Amino acid sequence: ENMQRLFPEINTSLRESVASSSELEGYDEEQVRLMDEVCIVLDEDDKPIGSASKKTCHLMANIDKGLLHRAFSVFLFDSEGRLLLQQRADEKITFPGLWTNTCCSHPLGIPGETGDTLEAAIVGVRRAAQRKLDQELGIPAKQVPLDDFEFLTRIHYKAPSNGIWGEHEIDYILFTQKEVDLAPNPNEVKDTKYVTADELKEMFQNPALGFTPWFKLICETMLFEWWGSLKDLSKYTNEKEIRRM
Ligand code: DMA
Ligand code: MN
Repeated sequence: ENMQRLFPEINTSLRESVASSSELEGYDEEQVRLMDEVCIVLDEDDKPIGSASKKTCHLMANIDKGLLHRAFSVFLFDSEGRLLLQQRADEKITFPGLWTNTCCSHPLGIPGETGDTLEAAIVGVRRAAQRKLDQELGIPAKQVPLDDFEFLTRIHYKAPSNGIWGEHEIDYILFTQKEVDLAPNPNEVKDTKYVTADELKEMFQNPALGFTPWFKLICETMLFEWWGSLKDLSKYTNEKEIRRM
């Protein structure tokens, strides 16, 4: 009831709030349309407590009142162990033009992508990951089977973007190692690049390049250790604890 009072948009018809919103004026039409997607609203323990539009979930005014949603971050490695990075399109409303991990987005508030238990939630984010790898990078679903996404852990973080927008998520970290075909969607992705760990560290030294806050957080904590264990991730997978960052 508290959530309903703080966020009256939750679980109500969202169409009107997005279509008529002045916050979205001047942005790319397709990215504005995607702000109508329904995200899963969470309590601090990652229990789904409702749903709200992507727009509602990413307004800093709501985040500052505690609104939290579910997300995933895919790290895709090629057979040589290089990580696929993407540079976000300038059309993106949050974090445009920044370099980041292979693919990030949100499982939707629909039966196949939501989940109350950790096990069900992992199935949901794997489906969402497969869906968005196709939509953002043109990777055919059959090249990234659901069972080949290894779930490592969840990170809970908050980060402002530009102006009124930001992120506040419990982010499921998924690894997969595959040779894939790429056909990036220019509305989502400006550039892609496979890098070794050393090449990524070199990119961080280049002041002309910007990186997303969640990618930086993961790089500063666990990424290089996980990356070094790509051949056998078993001691890092299926962590139950949520890492608060
Ligand atoms: C949101 O990513 C998810 C994380 C982990 C930040 P995004 O902004 O790329 O989402 P979408 O591609 O759905 O716009
Ligand atoms: Mn988000």
